[in-house]
Amino acid sequence: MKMYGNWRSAAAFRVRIALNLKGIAYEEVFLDLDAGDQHKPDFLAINPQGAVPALFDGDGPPLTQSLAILDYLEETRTGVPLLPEEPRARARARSLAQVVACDTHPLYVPRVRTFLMENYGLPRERMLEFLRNAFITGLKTLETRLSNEAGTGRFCQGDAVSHADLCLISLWVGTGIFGIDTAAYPTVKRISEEVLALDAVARAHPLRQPGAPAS
Ligand SMILES: N[C@@H](CCC(=O)N[C@@H](CS)C(=O)NCC(=O)O)C(=O)O
Repeated sequence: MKMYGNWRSAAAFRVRIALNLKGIAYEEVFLDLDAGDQHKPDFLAINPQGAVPALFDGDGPPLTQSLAILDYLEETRTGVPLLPEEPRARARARSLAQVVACDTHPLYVPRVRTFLMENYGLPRERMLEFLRNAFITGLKTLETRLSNEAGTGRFCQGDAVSHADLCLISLWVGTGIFGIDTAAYPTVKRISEEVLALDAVARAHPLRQPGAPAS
């Protein structure tokens, strides 16, 4: 498969992990989101939203939206399952995943950060306050749920990795990139460390991708 991504992209990170867990070989074309590669006509012809990831499985059209891609991989490939079988557990794994992918991550993507600074004249530090608030709101929700709900195990849902962990880890790694204090989220930290120890995740880690800074 061929994926358009970026070293820092949380959404591309989720998909790289899923591809690794499913044992699928892929090549990644790295867009420079800071330089605006996502707005160039060639890429807009691939994804009119101007966002990564975009994944080609054979001929086009490409698959976009990381959660839809995870579902597609689950439905079409064997390998490590990405969701539990039992419907309630499955719904909970998806719910935790969506706290990150639908309600947290969209608030701090480059297009939102740029819009706030360029259209509302927000100084960079105020924009970063907005970003930190998005992270903190998501992390608090996850910590409260993961530390109180019976479904939590070694991973977010039981003892097997799922969509929830792929999303959780994409947020957790972002706390390092954006310098978010994580002391108040011990359960999120414990599970993140479990997830980071998986080879499929280590190989997909943003800092191991081309274009990433050394640390
Ligand atoms: N909901 C989408 C988010 C896609 C997205 O916004 N990707 C970011 C990188 S993580 C991007 O390409 N942003 C470009 C921009 O905001 O200009 C998904 O889960 O795939």
